[in-house]
This record gives sequence, structure tokens and C-alpha cells, in this order.
Amino acid sequence: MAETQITDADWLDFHPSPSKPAFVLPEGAVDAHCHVFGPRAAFPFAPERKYTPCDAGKDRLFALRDHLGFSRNVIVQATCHGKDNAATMDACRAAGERARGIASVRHDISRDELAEMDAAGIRGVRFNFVKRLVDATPREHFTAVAERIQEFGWSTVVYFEAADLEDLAPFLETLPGIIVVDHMGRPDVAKGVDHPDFQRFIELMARNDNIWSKVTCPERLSLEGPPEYDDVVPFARRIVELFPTRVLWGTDWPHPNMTSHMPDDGKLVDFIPKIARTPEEQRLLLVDNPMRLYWAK
Ligand code: 0GY
Repeated sequence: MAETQITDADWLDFHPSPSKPAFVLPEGAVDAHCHVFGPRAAFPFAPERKYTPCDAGKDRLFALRDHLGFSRNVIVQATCHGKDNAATMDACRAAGERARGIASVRHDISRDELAEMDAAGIRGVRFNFVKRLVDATPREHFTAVAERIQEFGWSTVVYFEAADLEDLAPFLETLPGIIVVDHMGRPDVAKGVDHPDFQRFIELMARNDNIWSKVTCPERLSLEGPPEYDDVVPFARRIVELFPTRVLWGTDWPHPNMTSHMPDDGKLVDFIPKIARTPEEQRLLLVDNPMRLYWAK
């Protein structure tokens, strides 16, 4: 009997009618962290998933892109689709030059499969270390994947919780190519920017020119909450000011596993000028950096 795929009872759906941002995005801006979920009738969720979301397909994503004023998306494979990248690749193919993708792959994936993904617009892989989202993967499998993607000029996205950084940092420093850390390594904003935990992350970036950060997800990190998320501003601003050529920004639509509230995506865009305060910083964050990383070929 086919598995039923019923949305989790406590699932929060994405905002039905996000506001128009007051901040006007620069020409060519990239939403460099977003996902597609299904729709499940076409792209069923993976049996090993840890959550079952609402459907959030490519048409809704592209409508949001246009509504907010973005030109392009980087679509990151979400864990609810496991290592079946069909929905992400379908969205990338449909968008053509307007989207790139980040896949999640097995360590023994064939070169032909990688080449097919590359042709579809995949430009990187994601390694997930967040225990509530995935079962653990042996580190040598991650290393094998990181080495094999170099041939294609891809980069790697890593997602982990702040508490895991101390253990993970030496491993991350062995990986080849560009490594992009999701959501600033998820700092505990209650501790403040000068706390050793956040300093450890700053030092990791300072030591390694190949380590980038997404200055994303104030809605996940904030204790103060919407719509300003002001307690997250000092963290993101510090990273943007120190490493302006190694930062990316994205909406994280459709915001998986948010339980406190569902953000208004227009208000999230209005967060950007608080963390990237000059037109030069905004152009690097939203246009030059993502274009250099994901549209180089
Ligand atoms: C995010 C955050 C989350 C989920 C995923 O792939 C995923 O399922 O990334 C989360 O639950 O924190 O970046 O979308």
C-alpha cells in the first residue's frame, strides 16, 4: 500500500499574501536560500524524512520572486525530499538562467548523475549536520562528495547548530572548494556577538578565505520576534562588515519547521538594509557574490 503523505498536524504554512517590501532590491538580486516542497502528487516526499510539509511548488516560489523584486533563486534541496533531487532539478530547469540548485547526494552517486545535475543547473551540494533533520552521515562520505564535485566547479553548503561548531570546525577546514555556512551557524542571540561561541565562527571565517556565510533566517534566530528581528541585526551586520565578499542572503521560503510564527517575506526583505547598510554592501550581498558563486558558468 502506498505511504500516505499527510502534512504534519502542527505545520505552519507559508504566508499567503506577503507585503511588498519598502526596500527596493538592486537590479539582478538573488534569493540565495529557498526551497521547493513537492507538490507531493508530482514529487513525493522521501520515506526517511523527519517532517511532512505543505506543498510549496515552483510556481509559488517564482510568483514570490517576482512579487518581492528578486531576479533569481538558488533552490536548496530540503531534507523532506531526501536525496531525490527531482523537484529541485525540475524547478531549476523550468526557471532556466533564473535559478540554480543545491543538491543532496549519496557518496556513491555516479559521474553521469552529477553531470546530469550540472546540466539542470545544480551548482553545489548540501551537507546537513542538524540532528532533528537527518540521520548522521559518515564524514568520509561527505569528504568523498566534496572531492568529486570539484571537477564541476561546485561549492558546498553546510547546515549545523552553533553547539556543534567546535567539533565540526576542524573537519570543515579540510574540505576542498568554497563552503557556505547556513544561517551564520545558528548563533544563540541571547549570548551576544562578543560571546566566544560567535567569535569562534568569526575566527573560522577569518582563518579560511573559502568559508562564506548566509546571513539569513532572523525569524529562526530571533528571541524578540517579528517584524523587526532587531536582536539578530548585530550578528548579521558583523559578518557583512567583516566579510562583504563572502556573504549571501535568502528568504528561506517556505520556512520549514517554523513553530513560533510564519514570517511575512516582504518584512524579511526589509531586514536587509539593517545588516548591509551601504549600496556597495547590498550589491555584493544580493548580486555580485551569488552571481560569482552560482552563475560563473
Ligand atoms: C532551512 C532550515 C530548516 C530545514 C531545512 O532542509 C531542510 O529541511 O533546511 C530547519 O528546519 O531549520 O534552512 O530551511
